[in-house]
Amino acid sequence: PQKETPSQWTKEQVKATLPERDPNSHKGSFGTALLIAGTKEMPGAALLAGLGAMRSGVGKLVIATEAEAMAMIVPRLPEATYVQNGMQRIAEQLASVDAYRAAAIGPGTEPDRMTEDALSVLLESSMPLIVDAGALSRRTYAERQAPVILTPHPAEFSRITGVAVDELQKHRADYAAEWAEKLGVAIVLKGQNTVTAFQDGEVWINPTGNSSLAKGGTGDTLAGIMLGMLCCHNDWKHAVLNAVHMHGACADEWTKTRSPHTLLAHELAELLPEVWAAFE
Ligand code: B4P
Ligand code: MG
Repeated sequence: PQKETPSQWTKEQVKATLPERDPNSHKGSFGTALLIAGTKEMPGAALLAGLGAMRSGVGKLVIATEAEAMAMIVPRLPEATYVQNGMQRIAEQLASVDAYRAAAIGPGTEPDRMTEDALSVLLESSMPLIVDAGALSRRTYAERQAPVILTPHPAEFSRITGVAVDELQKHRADYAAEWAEKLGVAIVLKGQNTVTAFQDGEVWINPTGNSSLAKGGTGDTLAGIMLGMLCCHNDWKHAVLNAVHMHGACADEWTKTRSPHTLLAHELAELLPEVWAAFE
């Protein structure tokens, strides 16, 4: 049966829930985020997510990626540190995942055995975890203390659920809510008016964003912004909702003066400082 249309997560709610940066804070106050992303064929995804995270309130960022990807990212993001061949090292439990405030896995990675093994290791930890792109497989999630946040686009959501994209798109909020409860995770179903469904039944619609986001790399940027937001918010739900809202608001800032055909994903991270300030 068709349910009620969920409410929008508005600009006023973002303003009321964004954290202030404590004058006494130091980088440790905001924690270290772990980003597992990128392969030598898809290094850009790790860079885009890394830029999103470091622009979004994090204290420190560690990027676990392949050696070849590191060489490309370092010149454009010297602020991060790295675990070389980190996905493999985490999958084989050779690199610890204990010291992080939050993690994201999947941008620019293959949906293969190594990704699945690394995800299993992360799920054993007690930190909030964003699961995107290559890490979005058809699987179940054991109960854990900290949240798991899946960020599929409709094609990925179809892969997870086995439901056809056309059908999912007709009842986006209903399917997101159903699967959030079924899997015991939060589901951020991307696309025009992104739906965020929490496992307790709470569902929100995002009012920002536009067709300039329909371009490769913008999802990677969102995963990074969300990772950073998880580190600086007290309430993880607010971090997820504010990340989606702010990412769309950057695209709306772009189209104030520029064609939606022309946005590059890394430019979202360049717009974010001014867009964020407008909410403060
Ligand atoms: P992938 O190759 O997996 O795409 P990706 O690497 O995940 O791209 P990226 O991370 O940059 O973007 P994402 O979508 O995550 O794509 C595989 C296949 O899936 C492709 O063939 C593609 O056509 C298909 N697919 C993707 N979206 C689909 C859809 N809606 N319906 C049917 N097939 C689809 O993140 C994109 C970001 O931009 C999100 O934040 C999203 O909300 C936003 N966005 C995109 N279009 C928007 C719009 N029109 N309005 C507002 N926001 C929009
Ligand atoms: Mg994506």
